[in-house]
Amino acid sequence: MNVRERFAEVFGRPPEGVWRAPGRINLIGEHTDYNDGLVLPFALPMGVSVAAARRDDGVLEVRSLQAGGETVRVPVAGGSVSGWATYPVGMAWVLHEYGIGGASLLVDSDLPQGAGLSSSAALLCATGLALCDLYGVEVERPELARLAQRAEWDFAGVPSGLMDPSASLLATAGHALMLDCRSGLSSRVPFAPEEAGLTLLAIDTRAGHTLADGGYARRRAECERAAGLLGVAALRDVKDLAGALGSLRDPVLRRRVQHVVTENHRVEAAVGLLRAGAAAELGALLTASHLSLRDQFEVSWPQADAVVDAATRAGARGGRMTGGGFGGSVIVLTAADRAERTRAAVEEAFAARGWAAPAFLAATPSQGARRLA
Ligand code: GAF
Repeated sequence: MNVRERFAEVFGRPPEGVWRAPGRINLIGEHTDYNDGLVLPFALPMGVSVAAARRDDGVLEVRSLQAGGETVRVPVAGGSVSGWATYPVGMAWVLHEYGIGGASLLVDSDLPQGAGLSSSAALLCATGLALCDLYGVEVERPELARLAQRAEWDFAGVPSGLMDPSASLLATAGHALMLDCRSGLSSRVPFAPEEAGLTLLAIDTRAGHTLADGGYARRRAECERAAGLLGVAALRDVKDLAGALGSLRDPVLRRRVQHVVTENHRVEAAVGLLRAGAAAELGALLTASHLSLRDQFEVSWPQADAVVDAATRAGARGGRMTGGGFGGSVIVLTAADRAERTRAAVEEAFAARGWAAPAFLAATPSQGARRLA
């Protein structure tokens, strides 16, 4: 039974429509978004669907096919909730001042949770699109991405950047999205690995990921502290890396600055290679990004390091953790004819350490958020 049919069963009437927003993989540009920097994500085929219909009593009722449990009901003007429902309720609260009213929402997802593939942003964006469409509220997508970010900050308490909702709302099939997180301007960069004889493997390491446990917020605070000491608005503005490193006494802050500044350069290099039709050369940049996230930004985890190590030994072009870190997923770029060997090497590395087998996901650059029906 699909989400439309389940909606009718749960709420006793048909939905007015179904909206879908995808998860994302960030190709490169990690922990740069909240430093006003550059990111290069693409949308996954997997995502979150929301079947929805208006209510005329100012009540928002939400239910999830995956989370189970009861229907959550709150006034759309704001109510107290916890867990997954924080996201749709937070999005409705933010949109309330734009004129949306009550609604019934049924949420269905085929994105693995906790895999660092941005299931929360997908839920925020699918909800936001549904509510705007239902109430005829016109919000440009870059603005909707900022509203989703606000909902996550204010309701879920996670000080995330602009990348995830932007990827979900603005990405297009066959492309990565180059986003300048200071100006908010974005452009499409062709990225179709299979056409270049390449395979991009996405690997859920099954090491759970959450941004809410403090590590992410601490990194963000360290970056802000470093920018303050360097007298710049954001680490994006550091032009003389050697000079900046020389002037910072705290070794932790030096490492954070080293990562952010070099990662922005890696994004620019990656975009240049993709525009030149040299996707295979991305591999070295991916691995350099991973080493920087492991050693300078210190957000990698043992399973991610093992994937990159096993894959590169098996002859892959390169790989890196993707997303916020502390668990989640890894991407590996390999020649298509080495993909099977690479995959086997990763599986063997996990088995040898007694870890749960990793899951391999389809990582085809796909269409962004849209109305399905
Ligand atoms: C998480 C955040 F939500 C993003 O905004 C971004 O900071 C990312 O971690 C790290 O690049 O996905």
